[in-house]
Amino acid sequence: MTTRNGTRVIAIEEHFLDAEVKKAMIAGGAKPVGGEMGRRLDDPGELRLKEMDEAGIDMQILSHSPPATQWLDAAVAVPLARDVNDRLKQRVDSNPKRFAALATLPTPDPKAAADELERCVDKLGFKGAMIYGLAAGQVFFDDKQFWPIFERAAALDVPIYIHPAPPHPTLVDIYLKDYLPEVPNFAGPVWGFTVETATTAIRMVLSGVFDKHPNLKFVLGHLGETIPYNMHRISEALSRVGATSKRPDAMTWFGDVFCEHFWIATSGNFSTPALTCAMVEMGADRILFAIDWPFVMNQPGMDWIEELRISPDDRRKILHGNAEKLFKL
Ligand code: GRE
Ligand code: ZN
Repeated sequence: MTTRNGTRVIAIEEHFLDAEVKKAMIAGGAKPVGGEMGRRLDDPGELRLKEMDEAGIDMQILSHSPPATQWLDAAVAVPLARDVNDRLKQRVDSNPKRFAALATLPTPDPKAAADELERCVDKLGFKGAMIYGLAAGQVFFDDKQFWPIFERAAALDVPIYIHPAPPHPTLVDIYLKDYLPEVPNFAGPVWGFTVETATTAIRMVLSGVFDKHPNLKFVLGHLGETIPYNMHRISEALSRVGATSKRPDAMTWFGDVFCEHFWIATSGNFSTPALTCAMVEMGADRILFAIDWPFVMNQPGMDWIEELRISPDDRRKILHGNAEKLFKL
């Protein structure tokens, strides 16, 4: 285990697909991932551990694959999310040195989602929760109906991971559809995921949710879904006119708020130029290691991070120290 130079490795965006959620997805007409990825998502643990051992990953923070229980009716989502989390707890208990967990939330009922988050943290020892793309595939999560979830996360002092999910059908129609037969991933990791998740992050800052809940913490995968790269552009343009121009330091307002409330992970974005940009904009304290297994394989991520020329201190922070702090591992 651990990297060749002996550093502990915690990967924080590593997925599974619950068998009952899979059934509900199929019943609802969705098509769960198949092939090798599907086999890995369904794996009860043996293959996951084998591949962690081979690559040198000490711990995975487990989360459901998108969109988990978000697209189901509240009456179905609430009890199902509870069962998913109870089964996930069993997975963690089977090997607590190797696994920790993020909760699945029944977001169609925000109050129930907040209660489930609290149950998962207080009773099951989970480290936070993951939400995916648009709530119910329709509404951005900065909408005030979801603030009870964020209020509870802030009170519990746990982060919420904002993960991509398939974009809104209207966006797909206008922006992406003609290329989908040839490039199905255009609506996913190629671009659709990025647009929607970055939009969610910007909307969170604009919403004022951090004024209301100063302890609220979010995580973005994929090295921040392009936000670090666009930090100046977003901040500068926001400062020209409008709401933020009232702030004394309007030119840095967006970046200041973003860097105070967001952490980012390397999932599926094993790019040294992108990491360098993120480190300059956000600092090494805000960056955590992740693979995005099984959508991305462990070894390319480990090869990248091991070859990376980076100070020993920053390497330790990114590979495990920041995760230990943020998730209280
Ligand atoms: C990805 O590549 O980022 C990804 C996920 C979850 C589902 C599908 C997918 O993180 O392609
Ligand atoms: Zn992911």
